[in-house]
Amino acid sequence: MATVPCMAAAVAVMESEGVDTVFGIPGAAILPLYAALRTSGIRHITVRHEEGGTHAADGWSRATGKVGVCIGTSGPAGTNMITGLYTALADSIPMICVTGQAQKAKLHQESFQAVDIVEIAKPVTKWAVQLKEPGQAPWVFREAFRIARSGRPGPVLIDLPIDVQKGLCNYDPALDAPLPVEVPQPHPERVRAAVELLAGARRPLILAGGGVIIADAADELRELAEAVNVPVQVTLMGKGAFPEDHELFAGMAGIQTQTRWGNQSFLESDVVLAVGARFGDRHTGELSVYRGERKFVHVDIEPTQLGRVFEPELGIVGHARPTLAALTSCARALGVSHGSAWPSRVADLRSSLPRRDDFDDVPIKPPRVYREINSYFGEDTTFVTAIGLYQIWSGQFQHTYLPRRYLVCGQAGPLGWEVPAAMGVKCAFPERKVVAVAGDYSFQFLMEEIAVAAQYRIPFVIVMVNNEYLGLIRQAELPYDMNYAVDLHYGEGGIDHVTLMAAFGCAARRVEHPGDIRDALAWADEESTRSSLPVLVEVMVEREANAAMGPSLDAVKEFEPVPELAPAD
Ligand SMILES: Cc1ncc(C[n+]2csc(CCOP(=O)(O)OP(=O)(O)O)c2C)c(N)n1
Repeated sequence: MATVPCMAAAVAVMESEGVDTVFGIPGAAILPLYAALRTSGIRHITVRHEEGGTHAADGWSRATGKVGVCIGTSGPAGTNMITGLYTALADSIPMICVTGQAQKAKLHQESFQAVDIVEIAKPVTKWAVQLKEPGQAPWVFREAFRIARSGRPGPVLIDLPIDVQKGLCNYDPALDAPLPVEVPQPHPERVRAAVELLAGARRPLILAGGGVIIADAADELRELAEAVNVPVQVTLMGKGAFPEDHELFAGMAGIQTQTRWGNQSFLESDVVLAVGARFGDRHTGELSVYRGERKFVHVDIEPTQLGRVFEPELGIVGHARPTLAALTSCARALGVSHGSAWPSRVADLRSSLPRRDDFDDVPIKPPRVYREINSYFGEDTTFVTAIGLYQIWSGQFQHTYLPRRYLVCGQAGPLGWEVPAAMGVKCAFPERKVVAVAGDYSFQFLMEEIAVAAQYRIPFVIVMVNNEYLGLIRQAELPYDMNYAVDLHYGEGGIDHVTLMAAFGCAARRVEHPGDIRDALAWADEESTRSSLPVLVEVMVEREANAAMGPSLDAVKEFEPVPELAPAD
C-alpha cells in the first residue's frame, strides 16, 4: 500500500465523506493539515473567528445533512470552537472540529498555545480524541464521521499534535470507504402497540421534532398522517418537517415559539405520537399542563432519550424513517384511519385563533415584519435565525413548507449564529435563496463574518429586526421590575448598521414604515444576487418587549381576546 503524509489520508477521508467545503483559520500548529488541503479538491473558507467557522460548518451541515468540518490551530482556536460544538451537540448536528496541537512530548511543559482541548471539549462532543499515531489518521477520521452521523448525530473534536501531523501512514483511497452507519429498525410489536393506541384515541396528534428532519423522513411523516388522518404538529426544531399549508397541519405547541391554535389543539388532544422530539422545556413548559391526562408514544433513535423528561406510555427505539414507514404499513394493515371530526376541529381552531400581523403602526410592530417575509420569499427559501425576541416572533409567525429550510439553533441559542450559519448554507447550495433573520445585538456578535462573505462573494439577505435593545432580556427582566443593562444607545454615538455594511463593501437599507418593508426585501434580494454580496435590510421596530410567552401551554400571554370556543367532543 502507498505511504502518504497522514494528513493527506485525513483529507482523502473528508473528501470521500462528501466534504467539499471546510471553514477555518490556519495557525502554525495545523499547517501539515493545511498543506494536504491545499492540493485537495476541498474549498477552504477563511473565517474571521473560529466560532464563526463552527457555525458556518453547522449551517452547511443542517442544509446538506452531511458532516460539516471546521478547522483551527492550537490553544485559543480550539477554545473559540466550544460554543459551536455545544450548539451542534444540543441540536444533534453532525460536525467535526479539527484542532492543531503542540508536540506530544511538550504538552506537559506549558508549551505555547498548548491547551487540553480534548478534556475541554468532552462535555460538548460525542467524541473528543487526540491523534496519537500517524498510522491511526485515516481510521480516527473515519470513526469521527461514523460517530458524528450515527444514532443521535452530533459533533466530534479531533486534536492533532504537530509532530503526529507530520508523520506518514499507509493509505489507498481505492481500498477505503465510509464506515457503515446503523439504521435502527423499530420493534414490530411496539409499532403495533403504537398503532393500537392511535386507533383508540379520539383526538390524536402526531408531533414531529427535529429528528424527523435529521432523518430525512418528511415524506414518511406525511404518508403516515394522511394514512391515519391525524393532525400533525411540529416543534421549533421540526419546523419544515410538515408543510404548514397542509390541511392536517395543527400548528406548534410551546411556551415561546407556538401558535395559539397549536396550543389549544395540543391541550384538547388525548394521544400524542412524538417522533424525534426531545420534549425541550421551551416546548413543554410546565409539565403537568403539557402531560395532562394524555398518553404519549415516544419514538427516538437514541434509547436514553426515552423517559428522560417524562416516562411515555410507550417508547419505540428506531430511526424515524423506517419507524414512520412501519407505522403506516401497520395502520394500513389494521385499517386504522380517523374520521374528519377531529381534523375539522383543528381547522376551526386555526381559523378562530389567529394572531394579527397586519399592523400599520409606526414604529413597526414586529409581526408585520414576518408577514412581509412570509409574503415575499418563496417556499424554497432557507431561513436562519438564532435567539432573541426576533427568533421567538419568527417561530410564532414564519411559515415553513420544506425540511432543511428553517434553520434555528433551538437549544443553545448562541447570539451571532445567523451570519456564519447563513454563509454555510449558501456555500452548500449557491442556487438557494438564504435569509438570515437577526436581532441587532445578535448581528453584532459575529458581524466580522460579513467580511468573509464579502471576500468570497457569498450572497444572502439579512433581515435585522432592530428594536435597539436586548428585547428578550428586557422581557425576562419584567418580573424583576427592572430594565437594567439592556440599553444599547445607538442614537447616542452607537452603531449605524447601514454605514457598517458599507465599510464591508455591502449594501444596506433602513426601513421605518411598514409599507416599505416589501420593497426593501425585493431590493435586497435583487441586490445580493446582482452583487454576490450579503445585503442588509434593517427594520426599525417598536421598543416593546412583549412577545406572547408564558410558563405553560395554557398560560401563554395572548394579545387578542380569545373567542369562546365549544370544547372538543
Ligand atoms: C452568546 C450569548 N450570550 C448571551 C445570550 C443571552 N441573550 C439572549 S437574547 C439576548 C438579547 C438579544 O438581543 P437582540 O439580538 O437585539 O434581539 P431581541 O431580543 O432584541 O429581539 C441576549 C443577551 C445568548 N443567548 N447568547
